[in-house]
Amino acid sequence: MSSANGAGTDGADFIVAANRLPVDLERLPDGTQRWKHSPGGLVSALAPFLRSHSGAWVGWPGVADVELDELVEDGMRLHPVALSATEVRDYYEGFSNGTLWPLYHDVVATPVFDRSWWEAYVKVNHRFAEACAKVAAQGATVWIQDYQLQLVPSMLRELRPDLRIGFFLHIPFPPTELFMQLPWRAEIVRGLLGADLVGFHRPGGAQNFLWLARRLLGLEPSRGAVGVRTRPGVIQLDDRAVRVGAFPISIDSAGLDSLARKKETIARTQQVRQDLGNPKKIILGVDRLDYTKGIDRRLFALQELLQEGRIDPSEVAMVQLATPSRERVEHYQRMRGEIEQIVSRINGEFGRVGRPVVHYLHQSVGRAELAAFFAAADVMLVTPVRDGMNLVCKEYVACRHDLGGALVLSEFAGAAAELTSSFLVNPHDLDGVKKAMLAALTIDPAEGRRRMRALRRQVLTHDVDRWARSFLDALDPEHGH
Ligand code: ADQ
Repeated sequence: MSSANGAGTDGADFIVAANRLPVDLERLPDGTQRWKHSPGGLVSALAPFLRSHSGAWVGWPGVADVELDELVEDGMRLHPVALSATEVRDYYEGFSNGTLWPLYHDVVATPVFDRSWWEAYVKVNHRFAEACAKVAAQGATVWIQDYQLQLVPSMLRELRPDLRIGFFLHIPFPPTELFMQLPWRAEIVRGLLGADLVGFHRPGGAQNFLWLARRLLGLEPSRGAVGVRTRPGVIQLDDRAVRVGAFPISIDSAGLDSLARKKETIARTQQVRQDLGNPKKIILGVDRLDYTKGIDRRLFALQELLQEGRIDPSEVAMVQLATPSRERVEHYQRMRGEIEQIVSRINGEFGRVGRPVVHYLHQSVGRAELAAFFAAADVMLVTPVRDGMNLVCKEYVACRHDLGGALVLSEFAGAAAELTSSFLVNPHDLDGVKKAMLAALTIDPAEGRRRMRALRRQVLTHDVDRWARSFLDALDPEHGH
């Protein structure tokens, strides 16, 4: 039975809507299918809220052309949204990852503006809005995640004005001059304004959004500077106010800290060093294989340092772990080829039999294995040309209870504003990256510990739970999460 506005009588009080469900449907070679957990920061941060508020998660199960019923996993209701193969191509690979992703990351790749992709984006966003409207109880809170679903807030408000709606963008919100390129710029801003609270990682993103609301829609946003977790901007619409704030995301810091302290992890860390031939120094990169992550920048810097004889290949090993990502998008295929070429050039020139300089894995590794790599790395290179936040640098810091290691971090990662005791670099300035790498490789141990202690203070006191609470408290101040 449904109420007049479509709310089910057994509706959920708290709903998360994201492009993907926290589980992936896997099709096995024998034709059967099963659910595979895809654990991530967002799931672990939100699972407690979902369980305690009879919550539901609305998302795509990761496989095209399957219609699935709602299921319950770990006390969470999972509500699958079906996508056809054409929609995966046009809405997901197309508009989300071929238009919005490069546009929002400072146009480091050229965004494609394709009208049929936009139409698919509108259609799929509508389907998500309808799914949320169906699952939500009267007066429920719905938290919509990320760039794939920017039209859902206003579509959902249209269907269900009784709901409290939050939206959080996980990637950067671009400078206004770049955003203005988008043929559907006003539609996106209007879509987001359906929310009661629109959240970004950094105040700069919030500020850009406020400017666009004025410029594109003629609204009168507040003029004060937006703070971090404080002083949100306000846009007054006819019947309600939209708040616009900055909420930097983080990780399960305590969980990773205790994983890194486990004796199995410590043993595995020693094994990793040994497997690499016990080099004097280990350099590490861990990324989703994406052109925004600046993997090529750090490899070029390493190559030049080796060519100039400033790094001795017999003393240093670099490990690059790269999770396969968006493999059907052409730009990603090209970039993968380029990175693999630099790796093999470096190894061809400076490696020895059984002793490459760069150990490159195009694979995803488990949490415990990742913690062991972080703990083994003397220098961690995080060099994106643009990144909303970047969680890898925070994960590295959380794993260094020994106060060892040094972090080289791009100024263009959102995390740079918080991790100021790292070696901050401009990834476009190759000499600067080289200088920072050398400084990190040769850091005085006492200075290294001082920096790591400061980094850890930040990461351990600002975890993903704090992020979720601060957003939800700002969304619904009376509720007290
Ligand atoms: P991503 O672009 O995916 O996230 P990031 O924040 O670095 O980037 O998160 C990547 C995650 O994948 C990390 O948890 C990392 O440990 C994991 N990972 C990467 N390579 C791996 C490998 N080879 N094996 C196993 N795990 C691996 C987007 C935005 C970011 C923002 C987050 C969260 O682009 O800017 O920080 O969302 O909001």
